[in-house]
Amino acid sequence: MRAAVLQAVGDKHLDLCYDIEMVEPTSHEVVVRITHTGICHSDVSAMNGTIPQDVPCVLGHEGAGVVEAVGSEVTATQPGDHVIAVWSPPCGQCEVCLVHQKPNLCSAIMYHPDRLRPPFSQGGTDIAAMARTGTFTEYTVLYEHGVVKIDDDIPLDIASLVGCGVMTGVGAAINTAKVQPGSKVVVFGAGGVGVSAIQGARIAGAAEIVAVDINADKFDKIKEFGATHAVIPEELDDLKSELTSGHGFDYAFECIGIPSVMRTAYEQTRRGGTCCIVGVGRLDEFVQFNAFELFYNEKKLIGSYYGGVDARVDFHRLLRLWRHGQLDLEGMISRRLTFDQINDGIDAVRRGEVVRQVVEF
Ligand code: PAD
Ligand code: ZN
Repeated sequence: MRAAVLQAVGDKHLDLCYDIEMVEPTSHEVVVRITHTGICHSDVSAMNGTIPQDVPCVLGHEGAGVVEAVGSEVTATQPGDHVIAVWSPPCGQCEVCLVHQKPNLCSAIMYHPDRLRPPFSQGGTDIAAMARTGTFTEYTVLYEHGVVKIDDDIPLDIASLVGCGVMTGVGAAINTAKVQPGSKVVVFGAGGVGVSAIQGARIAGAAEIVAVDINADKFDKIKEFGATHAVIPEELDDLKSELTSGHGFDYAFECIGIPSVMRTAYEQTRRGGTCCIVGVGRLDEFVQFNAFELFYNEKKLIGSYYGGVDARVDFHRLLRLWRHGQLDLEGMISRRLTFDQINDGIDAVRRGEVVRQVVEF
């Protein structure tokens, strides 16, 4: 089958392979025919070493498709079901899921022995799957908790986006930061995740939503998703003065993954406000805070992992918002690509040109 493989960290392009094989599913696994996958910046970050990644590896973690086969003990899904892949699925039974009530942080399935074996191979060489998901492929094998069944009438292209970028951004606003009605919000980075944070803030009832991006060509488009203002970084201080009397924003979301922007997001947050870090930076890069300001400003500095998702609940919530016209998913698809165009898509992400691109198999 076809799959896009990262052969070595640092490679600029993926190896488009046509002879990839998949392991047999265990009794608790599900084979999914991937029909659509989004390209997330995290895929590019796995390529350049920002996100640690075993290689060779089938990238992609934002996908949807149709269940092809299920293991003998799988009960929640059956062949023919339309599903979204979940790159960090909850087991639903552990202390993290039940006591901490943080199903997005459950690692029981992520590190389940079934999922630790490489799901793909090529000519006898094992091939890993990004986030144990691997959606840049025609078929993948997922643990049963790693799929969420959706209604058959939901188009699978927009469903794929819910699997990562949309859930992450909307969830950061409504689950993690819990944006309040009438608040003032700034979002750094208007890619798929940032645009979703903008939409999440709009859904939560924010009064002002400022998008900050280096790519001004995107600004008209970004406003269609609910940003009330869009500026380049150099213009932000003036706008902050105008909109907040210089106090800063109630909520700031960093949706890029750059330490200096994380620091700026903290500075743009008002005293007592919430600075939410969504972007993923490198393990060896650091953000500095002086030992006085953390107490003095009483800002809440919070990370958001997968938008605080409980995939079993939140994917359906987002799709209901979409059904009723409150979450624009179609508009987020900047380009549709074939398998052979995946590397063009990766280059477009690097240039910051797109909101989201969907690869159709
Ligand atoms: P993207 O590449 O589609 O969008 C990034 C945007 O940032 C682009 O519009 C760029 O033009 C813009 N940008 C770049 N540099 C700057 C700068 N210095 N100042 C202002 N704007 C800038 O990325 P994405 O939306 O797919 O992902 C964004 C981040 O979110 C990325 O770090 C990704 O790894 C991370 C992510 N986190 C989670 C999570 O669970 N927290 C999930 C998915 C993605
Ligand atoms: Zn992602």
